[in-house]
Amino acid sequence: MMLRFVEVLLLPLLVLGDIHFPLDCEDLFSHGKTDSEVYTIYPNGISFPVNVYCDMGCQNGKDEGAGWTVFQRRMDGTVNFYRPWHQYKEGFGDASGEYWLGLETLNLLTSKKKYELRVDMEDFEGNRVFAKYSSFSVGSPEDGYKLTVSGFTNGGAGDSLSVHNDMKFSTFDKDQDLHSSNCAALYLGGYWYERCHSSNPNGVYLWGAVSHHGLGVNWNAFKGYHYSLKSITMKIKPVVA
Ligand SMILES: [Ca+2]
Repeated sequence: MMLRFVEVLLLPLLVLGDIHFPLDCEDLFSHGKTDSEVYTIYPNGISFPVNVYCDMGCQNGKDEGAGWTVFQRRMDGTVNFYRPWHQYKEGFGDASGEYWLGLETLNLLTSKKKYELRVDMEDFEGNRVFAKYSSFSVGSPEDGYKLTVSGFTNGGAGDSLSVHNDMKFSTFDKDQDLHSSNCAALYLGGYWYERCHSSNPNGVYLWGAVSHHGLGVNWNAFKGYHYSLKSITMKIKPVVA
């Protein structure tokens, strides 16, 4: 029985009888779930259900595929993203609206499979663009949930994430950035800050053009440091071998 339990923990695709315990949204999609909505996934075994928004749409042609696991979403400013370390670690918000899935879950998912990342964003004038990265993973807690990202493809947004490659995650109460000061406290978010950022997706929701430098929901290559986006979504999908 012990071996069986270990098997259950290790199997990326958990199937017990007729019950399916999906690892991520791609797993759900491949099992016939094609509606974009909130689902429960099990990246850490059947005892640890996690609610997540799955984007099952094909937004930019067939090659984009489907089954994206959304781990970050801003859309209306209803959720405060200026939060301490333990909340970024465990996740917060509501999967049906604005939320952060959590560093722990991101580490679990990206240690099990190879993932690509897509960042979709929109300004208040209705312009929709994206940035895509062919490789994305989040390190262990011991490694400060370090970001590893590469393989940029431009969908109109420009690249404002590659500079954050190799950075540990920082919050106002856990400074792991390269700046002499505390980037999370300076720019009011939680992120893989460098010194400090080219993008600030977890910054303050500020409704468009603002005088404050770098405080908003920024993607510098798209709208600069004085424009807070209407929406931004960060989502991952396993790379097809
Ligand atoms: Ca610092």
